[in-house]
Amino acid sequence: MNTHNVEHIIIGTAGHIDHGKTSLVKALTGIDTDRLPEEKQRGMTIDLGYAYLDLDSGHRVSIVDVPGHERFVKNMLAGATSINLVLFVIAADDGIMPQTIEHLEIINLLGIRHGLVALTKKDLVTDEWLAIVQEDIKNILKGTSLEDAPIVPVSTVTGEGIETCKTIIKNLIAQINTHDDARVFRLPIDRSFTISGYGCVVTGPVMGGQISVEDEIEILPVKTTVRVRGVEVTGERVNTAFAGQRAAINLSGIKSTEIKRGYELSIPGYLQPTKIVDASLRLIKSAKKPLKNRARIRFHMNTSEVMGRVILLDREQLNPGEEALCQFLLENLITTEREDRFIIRSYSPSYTIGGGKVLGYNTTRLKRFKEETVETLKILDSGNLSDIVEQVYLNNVVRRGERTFALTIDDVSRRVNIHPSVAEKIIADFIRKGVFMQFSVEGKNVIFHKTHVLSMKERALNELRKFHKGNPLKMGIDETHLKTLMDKNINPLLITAALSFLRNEKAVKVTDNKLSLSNFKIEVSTQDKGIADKIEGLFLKAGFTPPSMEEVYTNFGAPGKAVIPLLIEQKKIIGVEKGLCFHTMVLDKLKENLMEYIKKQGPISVAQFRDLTKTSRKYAVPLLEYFDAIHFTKRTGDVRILL
Ligand SMILES: Nc1nc2c(ncn2[C@@H]2O[C@H](COP(=O)(O)OP(=O)(O)OP(=O)(O)O)[C@@H](O)[C@H]2O)c(=O)[nH]1
Ligand SMILES: [Mg+2]
Repeated sequence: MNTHNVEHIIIGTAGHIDHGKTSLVKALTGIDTDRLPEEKQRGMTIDLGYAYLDLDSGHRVSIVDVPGHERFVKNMLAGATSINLVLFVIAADDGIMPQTIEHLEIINLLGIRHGLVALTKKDLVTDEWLAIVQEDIKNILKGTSLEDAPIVPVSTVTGEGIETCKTIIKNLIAQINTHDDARVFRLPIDRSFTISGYGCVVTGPVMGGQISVEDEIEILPVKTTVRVRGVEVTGERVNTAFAGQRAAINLSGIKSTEIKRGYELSIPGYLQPTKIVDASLRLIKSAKKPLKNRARIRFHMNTSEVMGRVILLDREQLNPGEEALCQFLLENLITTEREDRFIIRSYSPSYTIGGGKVLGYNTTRLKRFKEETVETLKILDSGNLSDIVEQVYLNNVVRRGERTFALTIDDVSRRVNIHPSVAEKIIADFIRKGVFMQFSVEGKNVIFHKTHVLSMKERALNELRKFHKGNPLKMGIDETHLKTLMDKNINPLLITAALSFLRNEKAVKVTDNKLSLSNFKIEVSTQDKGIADKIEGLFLKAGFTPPSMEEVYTNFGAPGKAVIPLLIEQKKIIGVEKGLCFHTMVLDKLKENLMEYIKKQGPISVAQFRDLTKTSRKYAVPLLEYFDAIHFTKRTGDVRILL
């Protein structure tokens, strides 16, 4: 049973080599985090170490101890990204050293705002010296995320300051709210090992959502689905681990050797591995030279490190202290979410040069120096969830491939990296405000941004006006035909939505499946009307032996040809088969006679029908087939019955 109330906080150390990070963690927790034989032998930390601190409030917090050696900054980074409270360690005797500065820059770039400076080895210096170092520290903290961090002189030898540290940690924790429900479960892996009797165990910080025993999860970027057999948080078995906790997860269906540091866990299908990352990047002030477009760099994100190149989107080079929008082209797959923090280091020799924030998932390379791209990325950079969701909808106009698509809540959740419930709420809000419009199309609930619906509506109205002008004697246009007249690259569901909006607005009407402007009327000239009447009379008189279309065309010429569709639309004549029409009244009368005949005499054969209508086979067969087609009669063997 979990007897502790586990905080959703991860504490991490930082600071120059040998300044007393591991000793401080031990003094606070009683746990020695240097677990590797090589670490014991060399008296230094090489890789991440793990401990937990029990506070007198009854809360238990995870601690990650990082190495200070400049060669292991890479390992330090694997731990640092998940930290929300830092113990920044500076030895009073040594004062500020190179990795003091580098680690501080990393903390600042990662945006870690909560922390304290532990001024260690107080026992080795005089009070005057201590005061001088304290001044130095205040100076380097200025303008960084740790500007207001308290500085606590401590000694792990005498124990001085250790209790003060604990009290400050407790107070800081009270100010932090890390329980991030807005995100889906995700855990970057920092260790993978085997425990006999259990099998594969991985550890790492839960970055969002929660994970429970029996959950199905996916390992990325390899995309293997596995099941959670057990969960531990700070050394105790639990059923669920939450965002902001470090967890050990026992996985079934995979060997620990198949998993590396840098892999991640998430719910199946949520994260897509990518080699392209859109980001905002800041070069640190102390960077030795500007960063050029296409420079090769080391990209550190969560627990992974990959090589890649930086593409600066709006400039040729980034100067120290400046910030810009960029795209990273990486050499290996990584998994990212919007708002992920990253650090970049120079390729060789490697030192920290900058860092920033992931702006979103993308699989395509962006064109440089394009205002539109920069504007979109700026919205993503703002971090305003509503604006970002709106952006997703604004981009949802173009047809992708041949598939008709509608944005689902899950799509939005994946693109914006927010929990589906959060996406749903934001979308509902936009619908309520009338910014998004909701339609039911082909049984699907589809939502579009109002600006798109309105502009599509204008385009449809234009096409309809054009159509009426070119076809004054036609009642309207087929919806599918209209769609092909509009832009082929437009999402067809959007056009359907715009048309249904027009129908609701009563700006268009549908008559016999033909769409027309609601104020459109067929206007026939007296001359055309005269011809139409004549032709109609001809069909009425001809009865069951009507003239063929060719005959009509030869007798009446082009005006005759023009009024035939009008007669058909007005239902004066009906097309029975291609080129063969009958007058509607003739057909109606025939239907009556046929009904009476079958009722009295039973099923009717073609020969009997021919006699009934006193016509030839040439007309009798198409007529019978027409009656079958309109489900008036039905053929059984050689005869027809009523349906
Ligand atoms: N006198 C004195 N010695 C200390 C104090 N804290 C640490 N030390 C000593 O300083 C040395 C380095 O301490 P560590 O805790 O291993 O330093 P670290 O920062 O973890 O070093 P890396 O992990 O390698 O970066 C050890 O020999 C400690 O005993 C202190 O407060 N006073
Ligand atoms: Mg150490």
